[in-house]
Amino acid sequence: MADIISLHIGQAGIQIGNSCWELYSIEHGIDKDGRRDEHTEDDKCSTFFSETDSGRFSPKAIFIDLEPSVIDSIKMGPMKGMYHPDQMIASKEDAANNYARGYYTVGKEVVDRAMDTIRKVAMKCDSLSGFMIFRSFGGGTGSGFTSLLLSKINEEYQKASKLEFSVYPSPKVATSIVEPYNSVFSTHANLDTSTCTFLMDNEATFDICSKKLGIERPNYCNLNRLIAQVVSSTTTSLRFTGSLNVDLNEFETNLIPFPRIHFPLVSYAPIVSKDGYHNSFSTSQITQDCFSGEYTMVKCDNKSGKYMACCLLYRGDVTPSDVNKAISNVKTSVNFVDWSPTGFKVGINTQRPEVIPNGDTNKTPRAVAALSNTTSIAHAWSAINYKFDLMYNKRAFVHWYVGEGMEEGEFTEARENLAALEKDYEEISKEYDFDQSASSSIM
Ligand SMILES: Nc1nc2c(ncn2[C@@H]2O[C@H](COP(=O)(O)OP(=O)(O)OP(=O)(O)O)[C@@H](O)[C@H]2O)c(=O)[nH]1
Ligand SMILES: [Mg+2]
Repeated sequence: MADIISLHIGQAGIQIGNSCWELYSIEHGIDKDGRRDEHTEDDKCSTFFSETDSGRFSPKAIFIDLEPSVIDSIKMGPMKGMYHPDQMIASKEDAANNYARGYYTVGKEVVDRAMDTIRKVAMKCDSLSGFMIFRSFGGGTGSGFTSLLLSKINEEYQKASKLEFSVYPSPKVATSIVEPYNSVFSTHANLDTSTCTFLMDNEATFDICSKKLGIERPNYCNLNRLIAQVVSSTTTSLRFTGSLNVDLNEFETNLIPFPRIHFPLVSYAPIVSKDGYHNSFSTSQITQDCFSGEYTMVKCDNKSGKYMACCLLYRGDVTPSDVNKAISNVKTSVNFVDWSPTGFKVGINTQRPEVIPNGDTNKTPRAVAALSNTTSIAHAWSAINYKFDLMYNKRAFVHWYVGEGMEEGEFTEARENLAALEKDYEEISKEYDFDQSASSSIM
């Protein structure tokens, strides 16, 4: 049986992580103290949970922050009985929104302890297939410390997948001015360390919560529970057996045509409020919704880009023939690059979606997560690069980074790498030209 270790880093990573484990445990019939309902069908929960000698189930998850308050609140929260205390690492002072503090100074003191814990958890695994990393690109810990940790993980666990769910700065609302700097540095490092990264911006998630769920002022808890639904659907096939299952390596192989082009867009449907009527959502409807742009976790125009690959992960009451019909309906509206003509990879799992008691959403008989590798995501990079340039042209805030051990050359190096990434996406969108194909390869 494969094992996956989840790493929850910094405030966003930890709080989203907590929501994911809240939902996973309901899906697997595990209560808040780690005791499992005897009647639960046999599933692959040991991919994500480890069983102790006393028969309790505990997440294969490590929570890390450079300051204690977020971890303390998890330790006092309703899920406290489930987590292993040795797998919750908190230090004394945070990275103060500064990538360089997370990477060079404050983070350096914690990274060895984090690696020791990862080794201990990994040693108990039968066959470690990958890490799932949750963090923000904009926070100092989420950006700098995660980059440092991933560089170490990559040295020791080269073959394992590194799959990320990362909060990406929203186009309009920012919680800190220097988020564009942190995000550019994060992406620069991520290009070498992550095999696949799903970005989520809070503005897109916020809009879904307010428009589709009718929540007037969504807070982090509302956003995180929605994100947890999406993560849960993406990972269903890893946690439950099924007829048309797609495992981690399989979906990476199908989604990532080039190592750097590893940022698929995620959409999820249906999203139905507590008092919404759910039976009207047919397989065809939910599939179409995923391509409408209204259910996508990153603000970008998903219609303007070209698709390289798409994984449709269905769960619940869905038949292959319904899926075939649904795909032939959307095919006409999805524009694929001409070198990837077939495009769709499908997973079906009979496990229907669960909901949190007293949460924001209603139970639905079926759901789909669409993971689309499309060039539309390039807009997210150009928006951040533009903001980076505005500040960096004046060398604004640069002294904070240099003061924590960063060299100014790293700003140019990271920014050039991001410019190259934008160019890569441009190349991909170009029509295939037989005369030039011999000389132009993307990577
Ligand atoms: N969706 C979501 N986003 C969050 C949450 N907490 C923070 N964020 C976002 O994450 C970014 C800030 O990063 P944090 O994760 O708070 O920072 P950190 O990693 O703890 O780093 P430092 O506190 O700077 O050391 C901002 O874009 C926030 O909007 C959360 O619980 N859920
Ligand atoms: Mg923090």
